[in-house]
Parts: sequence; structure tokens; C-alpha cells
Amino acid sequence: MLKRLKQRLESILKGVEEELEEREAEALTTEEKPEKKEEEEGGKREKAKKEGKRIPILQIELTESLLDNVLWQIELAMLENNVAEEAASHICESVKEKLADRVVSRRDVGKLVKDAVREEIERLFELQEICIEDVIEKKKKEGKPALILFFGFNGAGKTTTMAKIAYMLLKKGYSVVFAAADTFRAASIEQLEEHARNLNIKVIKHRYGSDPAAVIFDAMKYAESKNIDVVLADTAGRSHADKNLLEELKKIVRVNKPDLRILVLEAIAGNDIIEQARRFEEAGVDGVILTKWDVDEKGGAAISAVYVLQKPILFVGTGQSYEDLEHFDKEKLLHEIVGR
Ligand SMILES: Nc1nc2c(ncn2[C@@H]2O[C@H](COP(=O)(O)OP(=O)(O)OP(=O)(O)O)[C@@H](O)[C@H]2O)c(=O)[nH]1
Ligand SMILES: [Mg+2]
Repeated sequence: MLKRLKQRLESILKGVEEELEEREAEALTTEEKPEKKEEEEGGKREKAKKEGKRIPILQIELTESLLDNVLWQIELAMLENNVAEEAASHICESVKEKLADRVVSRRDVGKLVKDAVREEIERLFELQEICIEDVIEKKKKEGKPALILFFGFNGAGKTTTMAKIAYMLLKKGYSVVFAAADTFRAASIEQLEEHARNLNIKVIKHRYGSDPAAVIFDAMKYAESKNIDVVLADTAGRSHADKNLLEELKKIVRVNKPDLRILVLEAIAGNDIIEQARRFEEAGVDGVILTKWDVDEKGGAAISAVYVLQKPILFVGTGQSYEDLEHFDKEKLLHEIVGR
């Protein structure tokens, strides 16, 4: 997935190391009586070796211009790999702050920069995890169904993802009902009904154009009366410029008080993910599902999403069938970006 970013990072850092090595060699040859100095250095090193001491190597200062040069290349590599500009620049700025003015061994520069990039990305992913089953179990103890709301940009994959979650929950032995709260887009209810038929799940629906909060309210009543564990509510796709639909979403959250608010984002959204996440955050987001992870061989969207929302990614969608949903593995992602 993120192998490309990892490879880019490695080649950037290798380039910087080689450049520093060349500069060091140049500096040595332009010094006075270099042969003598080298002889002396060599003599000292030999002696140190014999005595079992560490051999000193040249130190360099991580100046602003040196760091700017390498971090600019890293920022570009991140942008090329779908990390949104704001997130990439935040990571590189933090790395710069951390490393600026340090005097280090020339041979450690690559590793230091790599470790600092890793730490900064890792820090973004230090978030309270969410487990859907825990949320459901908690409500079950109260004798109530859990309400999970799915929302996001037009075509992000909300309905498909919700069906995948239903499939997963059914396999775990939970009972599920769908609320067809996308009353806006033509054929949305039929699309959901098709998933419901495949999965043998009941759909609670009203007419197109009706109030989605009322649909969810009815679905919750139904679930409560039938002892159903979970209501999964599909909602209409919204664009971030769509003020009315965003207000409608906020109303759903206010009225229906979902136990879990899941923002569905496309991994291929690139820079736009920042804007989407910020707008939908107005309704409140508990967790994220990133879809089309299979289409995006870059994966930077995960970094952008957690950077803006500071909420965990629960799953990634990896295809169009019901099984194509994987738990998001941040360790795997970090390993793929910067290795250990
Ligand atoms: N490759 C791939 N395709 C996906 C994934 N998730 C969803 N899709 C596809 O994306 C398209 C849109 O999916 P929907 O579930 O209808 O998206 P939506 O957000 O409900 O769309 P609207 O309700 O119109 O806003 C469909 O063709 C899905 O099959 C995924 O993880 N990988
Ligand atoms: Mg939909």
C-alpha cells in the first residue's frame, strides 16, 4: 500500500546522506596538509581500534537550510502519496522543530530524520480506540438497541460500508435493522433494500423527501420492540457546500443521539479530505471508515483524516463485496510508511 512513500523516503534520505558524505570528503581534502591530517587521524583511529574505543566520526549541525532541503523533499513525497498538504506540512514542521540545531554524527542524519518522521506520524495515531461490539454490548446491558449513524460525502461508500458492517455484525451473532434515512437521493431506498434482501435484514423506511430523523426514530422503536441489538442508519450523501443537508445531518444527531457517528471517507479523496472532515466534524464524528483502500495504492488519506479529526479509523473498505472490510491496523500502516 504505502510502499511507494517508504521507498521515496528511503531514497531521499540516502541522497542526503550521500551529499553529506561528499561534502565531508571535500572538506577534508581542502584542509591544510590533508595527507598529514589523515595520517594523524588514521593513526589515532588505529590506536583507538586497538584500545577497543569507538572511533569518532564527523559531526554536523542540522541547520535550518539542511533540514529545509530534506523536509521539502519529504513533504513532496507525502503529497504525491495522497497525504493532504496541511497534514504533510504539519508533520515536516514538527520534525524540523525537533531536530533543528542539533549536532549529530553525519552517519546518523538519515536515521534521525526517519525516526522523527515516524514519531510525528505515530503521534497522530495515538487515539482512543473504538470497538463497535463494546458500544453494542453497553447498550444491550441497558436493554436498548445501539444506533450507528453513517454519513459522508456523495458516493463515498456509506451504503456499501453500512451493509459490510451489518454482514460483520450478523456473523458475530448480533441482530440488525436498517434505517433508510437517505430519503433524498433517487433509488437510495431500493439500493438499501437490495442489501437488506441479500443479508436478510429488515429495512425501516418512509417516503422519499420525508424527515430522516423520523425514519431513524421509527427504526429505533422497532428495534426496541423486537429486541434487536443494532440500528444501522444510512444517510444522504452531502457535499460540504450543501448547507441544508449538513443542517439536516446535525438535526439527526440532535434528535436521534446516535451511539456511534461514523464518517465515511474515500481514501482517494486527496486534499479534499481535509475540507470534508472539517465540515462533517460540525455534526460530531466518533470514528472514521476509509473506503476504496483497494483502489488507492498510496494510503496517505489515513494520515490526513486523523490529523484533522483526531478520531480513530475503525475500518478500511477493500472492495465491493460484503467481506471487503478490514480492521484498520495503524502499526501495519506505520511499518509500511517508515519501517521500524
Ligand atoms: N473498490 C471499492 N469500491 C467501493 C468501496 N466502498 C464502496 N465502493 C463503491 O463505491 C460506489 C458508491 O458506493 P455507495 O455505497 O453507493 O456510496 P454512498 O456514499 O452510499 O453514495 P450516495 O448515497 O450516493 O452518497 C459503489 O459502486 C460501491 O460499490 C470500497 O471499499 N472499494
Ligand atoms: Mg448511499
